[in-house]
Amino acid sequence: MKIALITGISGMDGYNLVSFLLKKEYKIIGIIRRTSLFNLTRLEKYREKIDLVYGDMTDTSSLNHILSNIKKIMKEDDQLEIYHLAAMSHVGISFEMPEYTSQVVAMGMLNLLEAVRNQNMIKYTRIYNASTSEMFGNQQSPQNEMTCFDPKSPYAVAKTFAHHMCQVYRDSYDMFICSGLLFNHSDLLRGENFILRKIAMGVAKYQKNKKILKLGNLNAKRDIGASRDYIEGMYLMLQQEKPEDFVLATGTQYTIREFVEMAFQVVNKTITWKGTGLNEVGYDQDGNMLVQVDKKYFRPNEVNNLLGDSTNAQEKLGWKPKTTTKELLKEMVEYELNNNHI
Ligand code: NAP
Ligand code: F7E
Repeated sequence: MKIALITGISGMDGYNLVSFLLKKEYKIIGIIRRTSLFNLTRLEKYREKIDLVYGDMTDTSSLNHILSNIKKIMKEDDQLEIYHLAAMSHVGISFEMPEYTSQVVAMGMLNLLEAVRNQNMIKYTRIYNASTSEMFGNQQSPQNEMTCFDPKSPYAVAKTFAHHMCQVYRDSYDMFICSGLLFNHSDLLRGENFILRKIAMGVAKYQKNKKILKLGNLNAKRDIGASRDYIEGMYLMLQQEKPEDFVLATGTQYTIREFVEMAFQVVNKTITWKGTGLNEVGYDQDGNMLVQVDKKYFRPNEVNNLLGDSTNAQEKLGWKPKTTTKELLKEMVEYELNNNHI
């Protein structure tokens, strides 16, 4: 039996991973946090097919307890794959909550590694660590596995700590750990305060209520793929003979301004930009104002230019993104237009 333990199961990638691993007949156990209201909107569809246990990355006792319970149900040839996705994953918010972000992201990874060691589960356990392109900061593009790290936010610093700690545990204790250096990815159920979802919802809000979309830095360039494609890459990393770290990316990039243009194109609106900096405004072909810049969405420090080179993953894992950024964004905009939640 293959067992998957997923931290961050209630998040965007967690949901897509559940969908993927159920088709492969994994027994799935997911860690959720105690919240005053159940926070399982994404997982509703799969609720009866998975086991959920309470825990928190900052609470080592819960991690030890969960692993020790898993150990009890495992038979001799069973394999455990841990997909560690839990994080305070918003870069902007990490500037407002640097300590908490570090506790969850940096120490959380270490807590998990230590729990696997303490429970003597190393031999039959494989771990996926969710590293990120944010760790590359403003290094020259395209970025690949050889690119140096240059973290620019508390989130990126914490992820860099976790990444290095995984390498240390892999080398020191012969643990099977792969870190996926994943570039930005999104889907219909992306958190609403991440850029593509915010833009997709912005188009629908304008169409339905004439609400103007307010954004921060329009000049940043991002390489954004579909979550479902990147999930497959995570799985493939853990099926390799030897553990290794891989970049997953589309190899295409757009500015935030271009994402906005692409998204409004889905409803046949062509944007023209006027003004600069905080005064830049986007108008449609009829002169209606659709987009404004708001300084509250700027970050104290920015990563300007992310573009990934996933050649290594393509050659060794046979992984390739199946969805282009344009296709993804069109799907996202159409979803928002056809749903009644706006
Ligand atoms: P997400 O939607 O923000 O989900 C984060 C998950 O982590 C949620 O299930 C959240 O639970 C859980 N979590 C947060 N703090 C926790 C804690 N203290 N203990 C236990 N669980 C906790 O993130 P995502 O987009 O799916 O990303 C998955 C992982 O990949 C993250 O580690 C992220 O940093 C990394 N990553 C993401 C991208 C991307 O573009 N999406 C790219 C590179 C790397 P609640 O639902 O209770 O909040
Ligand atoms: O911002 C700019 C913003 O918050 C993208 C996370 O999943 O990917 C994600 O991090 C860009 C930035 O994602 C707004 O300044 C402009 O340049 O969607 P985002 P992110 O920071 O790239 C990496 C790989 C991760 O690991 C993270 O977990 O868009 N931007 N205006 C804006 N961003 C937001 N959120 N909101 C705005 O209004």
